[in-house]
Amino acid sequence: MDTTEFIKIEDEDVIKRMDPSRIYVEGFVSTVKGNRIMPAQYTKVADKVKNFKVRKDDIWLVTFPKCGTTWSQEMIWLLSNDYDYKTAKSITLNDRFPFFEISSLSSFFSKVITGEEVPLDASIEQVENMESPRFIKTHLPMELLPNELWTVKPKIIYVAREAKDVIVSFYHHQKLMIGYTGDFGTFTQSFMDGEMPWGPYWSHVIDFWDKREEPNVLFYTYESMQNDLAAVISGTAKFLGKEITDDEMERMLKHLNFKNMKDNPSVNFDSITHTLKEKNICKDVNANFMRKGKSGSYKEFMTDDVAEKVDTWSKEILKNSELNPFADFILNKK
Ligand code: PPS
Repeated sequence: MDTTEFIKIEDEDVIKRMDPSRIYVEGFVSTVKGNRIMPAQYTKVADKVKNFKVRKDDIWLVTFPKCGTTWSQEMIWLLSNDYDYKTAKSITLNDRFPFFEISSLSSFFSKVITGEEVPLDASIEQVENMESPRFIKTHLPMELLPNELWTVKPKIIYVAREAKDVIVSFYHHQKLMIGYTGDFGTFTQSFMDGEMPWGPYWSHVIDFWDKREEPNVLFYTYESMQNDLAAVISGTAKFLGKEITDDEMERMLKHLNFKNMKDNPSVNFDSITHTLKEKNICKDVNANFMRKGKSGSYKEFMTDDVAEKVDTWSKEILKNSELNPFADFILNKK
C-alpha cells in the first residue's frame, strides 16, 4: 500500500488567507515530497486515492481549477458517447463525469450542498462503482493521483490556462463556492506563493507538460479552445479514436458555445450556486459559475502593475522549461 506523507499548515495567517470563512474545517496540509497543498480532510482519503484501481478504458480529465474543465468535460463526454445530446441535457455533467475528490475536501461544504453528512470518500466510491467507460474529473496534482495511471495507462487529458486568467477566475470561484472574503491582492499573492488548495499552479501544469509525449496523454490549453475550438475538438476526437462529421462538428461548436453552456442547467452549476446563495455562503446574488468565458478577461479586474508582477513570476518559474506561459495553442497529438 502506497502512502503519501503530509505536514499540517499551522500558520494561522496562511490559513486565513486561503480560507477566511473556514469552509475547509480542518485547515490545510502540504505534501512532504512536493509541497503540494490540499485541504487537511483530504489526508483521510489520500491513500485510497493513491491505490485506486484504474481501468484501461477510463478517461481522466486533469486540470488545475478554472482552466477549462467544464468546457472540456462536455466536449469529451459527447465525443465519447455518440453525440448523445439528449442524455447530456437530462443528466447533469457532474453525474456523467464526476469530480473524483469533491467529497474529501470539506465535510462542511458537502453538508451544505446535500443537506446531510457525506462520507469523505463518497465521490471516490462513486467513481469506483461506475460502469465502464468512466469519465473522471480531477484537480489533484500528479503527486497525489493513483499510481496505476502510469501502469494501466488510461487516456489522460490535461488542460492548462494562462495564469492571470486563472487567478481572476479562481478568485471569483472561491467567493462563489467557499465565501472567500479576502481581497484580490491577498488572493493573488497567495496564488503565487502556492498557498492554495491543489497548488502550486505551475508545478501542477509542468508535471503534465513533462508527460505530454506519452501516447496516452493529451495536453492543450483553454486559449486553444478559444482560438480554434474546432481544431481542439478534432484533435481530441482523434486522441479518443472517434470520428466527427462536418455536421456533428457544427452542432458541437454551437452546443459548446459559452452562451449556450451558460444557459444549460446540465452544465452551468446553477443549482449548486443557488444553494450557496440561499445558505448565505456566497454573498453575491449576481455571481455565476459561468462568468466571462473569455481569454484575457483578467484585464477587466487586474491592474497593469499586478499583471506585470504575475507575468514576471510565471517567466521566472518557467525559464528553464519549453512551456511558454503565454502559448495560445498547444495540442500535442497530430
Ligand atoms: S472548475 O471549477 O475548475 O471546474 O472550473 P473550469 O470549468 O475549469 O473553469 C471555469 C472557467 O471556464 C469558463 N467556461 C467557458 N469559457 C468559454 N466557453 C465555454 N463554453 C465555457 N464554459 C466554462 C468559465 O466561464 C470560467 O472562466 P471565467 O474566466 O471565470 O469566466
